[in-house]
Amino acid sequence: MDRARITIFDTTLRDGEQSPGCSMNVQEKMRLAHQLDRLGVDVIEAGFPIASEGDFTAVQAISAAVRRPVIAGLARACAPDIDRAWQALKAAARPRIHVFLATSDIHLQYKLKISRQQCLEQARDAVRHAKSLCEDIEFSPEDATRTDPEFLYQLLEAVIEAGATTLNIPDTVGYCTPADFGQVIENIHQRVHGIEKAAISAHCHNDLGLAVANTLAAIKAGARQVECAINGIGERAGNAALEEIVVTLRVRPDQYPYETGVVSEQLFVTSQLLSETTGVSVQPNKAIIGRNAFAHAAGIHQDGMIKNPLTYEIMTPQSVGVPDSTLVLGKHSGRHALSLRFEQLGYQFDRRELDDIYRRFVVLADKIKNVTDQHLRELTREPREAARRIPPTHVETNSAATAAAATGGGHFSRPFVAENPGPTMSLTPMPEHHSEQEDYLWGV
Ligand SMILES: [Mn+2]
Repeated sequence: MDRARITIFDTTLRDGEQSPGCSMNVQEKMRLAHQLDRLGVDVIEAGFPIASEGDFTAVQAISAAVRRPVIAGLARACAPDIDRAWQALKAAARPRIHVFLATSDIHLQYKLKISRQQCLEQARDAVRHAKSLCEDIEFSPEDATRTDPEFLYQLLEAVIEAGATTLNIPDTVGYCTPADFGQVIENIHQRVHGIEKAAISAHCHNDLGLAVANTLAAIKAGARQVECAINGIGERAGNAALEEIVVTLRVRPDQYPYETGVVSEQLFVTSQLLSETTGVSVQPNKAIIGRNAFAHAAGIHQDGMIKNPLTYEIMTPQSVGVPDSTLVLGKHSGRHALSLRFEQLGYQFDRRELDDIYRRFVVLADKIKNVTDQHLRELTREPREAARRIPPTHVETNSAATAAAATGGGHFSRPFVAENPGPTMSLTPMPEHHSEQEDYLWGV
């Protein structure tokens, strides 16, 4: 088996940290860096050392402490930036200086106010200088996808000659589609002289929601490094999400016969650590690591999942480190899902008991969004009494409780015992004999 190896370059601590609300202090970055090491990424971009004292210190501390991966530091294409980056990186076991310079006419004209010729010379001189300090040099032509292609090839040839070992192609503004971006990479692969001396890298932004798709297109076109961030954090709409790229390669080797060094079982815990650290949570329906990514709420889905998870799951939750598939118990759940959850809680019912408890469960589920384990335990106590104790107006909207329910952790602080005897079975619309078939109706 000879599958090409894809280098996973994680920029959670640099591009990711630049996103609103995601800034981290030195200790927080260190903790994340250790987790990224456990996750098995190849390169950790630890920061932009000249940007602040904090960034410098974080890159320095990570360089000293995290020894397996390559540690990269970002620098603009000028000596003070490069020297500062090297100061922070030089203690690393495997340091990399990442130099960038904008190359599109719009950036040259309005931002940098330099000519193409000046741009080319500056890039070459900067890479030469960096190379005099460090063997491993990455160069990024910022806004590459809006750069005149002929000029881009010329500039890439110049920086390869100056010693760049990785050429990163950023879709800085997130404008490309997969076909576009794949073509950009393909052309570089074909047209740039000396390209075999360097690895091609992709750096995609998610402004059109295409960052991962563009990254995958780049891999197919010959990119062997991808830049990405946990939870897809990054400037504006973010970077390509590391977990989505890695798991796509895992789940679809028929389409993408490539390997990474990522230990996918560490994805969920890494995502959680980042969310806890920044206080920025991921959307519930986020692929791979979102709260609902493995939650099956429809009855027909739940029934299929119990019989064989392959009916609705293309990967196991365990493979990405999610503790277990979550069958969210709500009014669309069937009896099969309910009895399984009860079994997990240590209860077993015969058919009649289950029918009875299921009817009361549906009454409850009609009132509250997610039924937690504690609710279920209440339901088992004094069957008829329990039904009366459910307050008719109780509507569960607390998001923490909802999250706890979705992850199966039944943290429900408020008891739902009400003083007034609420409606009982008399309100339930359920027929006396609840046939097996009805389990399926909920999910259709
Ligand atoms: Mn970026």
